[in-house]
Amino acid sequence: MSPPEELLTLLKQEHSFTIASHINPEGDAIGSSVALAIALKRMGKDVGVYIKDGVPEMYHFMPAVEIIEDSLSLESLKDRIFILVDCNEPKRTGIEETFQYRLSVVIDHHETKKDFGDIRWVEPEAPATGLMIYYLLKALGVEITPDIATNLYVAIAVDTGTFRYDNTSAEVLRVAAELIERGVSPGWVARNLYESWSTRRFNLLRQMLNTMELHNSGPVKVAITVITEEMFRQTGTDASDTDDFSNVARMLRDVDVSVLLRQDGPSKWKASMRSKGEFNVAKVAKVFGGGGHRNAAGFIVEGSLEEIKGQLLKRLQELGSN
Ligand SMILES: [Mn+2]
Repeated sequence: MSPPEELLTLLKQEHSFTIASHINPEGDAIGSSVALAIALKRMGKDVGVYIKDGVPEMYHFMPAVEIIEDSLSLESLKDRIFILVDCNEPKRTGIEETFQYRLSVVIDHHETKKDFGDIRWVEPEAPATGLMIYYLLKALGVEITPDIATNLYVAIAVDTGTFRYDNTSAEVLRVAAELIERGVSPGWVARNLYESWSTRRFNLLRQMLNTMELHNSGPVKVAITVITEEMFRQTGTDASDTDDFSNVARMLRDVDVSVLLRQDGPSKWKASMRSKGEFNVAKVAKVFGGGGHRNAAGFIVEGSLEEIKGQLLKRLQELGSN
């Protein structure tokens, strides 16, 4: 996996950059953006990072995340290089308007095909955008400082289920090992990621678990869980507290696909699907206008909860029986 030559040239020659990543950011979006920003700063560049939803509480421990801003002047972009990280179209960052930029770059590992970007570096096989940023920084000759290393490690850890999913390759572990040599403390990262929950967040998980339905009579065994806006109100939480919740039902032996339906408006739902092994949930997401990877995909849909559950189960079983 090596970055395109024209990307290296651009990053060396240009001076002003705005990095942006997707709404509802997780470890890969945050870690990749921040690691790239620190590196560009060390190269003497002017860099900003925009993530519309800011940094969720659970990621506040990551070094240098203060650089992330939740507001953006579109006007200022016209003289800057606009770099999309861990997503491939401006809409995913929450920018709805058209805007001008000097040049645009996409660095992403999502397989959904979009044509945005003057320079596109998309590696659907890459387990995390963080791994791509690692190779990019290596190619640029930037020193991997402890802060950069920790951001890249969190990015890679989160997208591989902390080295448990099928995308955990020898290469991933080799890079992780090097990042540990560069100053990452894996135990400290794991405590911050997995053993530092707020009671509010834990209460939301308890409520979600109570909604779980197991559909295990068809060819594909599906677990569906639901989070409503009412649950957010009752527990004092919001969407940023649901990171990784879609994975919870994967722990059941008799589940091939875990689905979380999260309410995002009176009749609007965000579906997050997680699968084990070969089952490709990205194909199902596409049917509903969404996207993602083989084992992690999602879409947004309007309708009643029961309708959506019914349609989704039907599609999952259809795909499972071919
Ligand atoms: Mn990612």
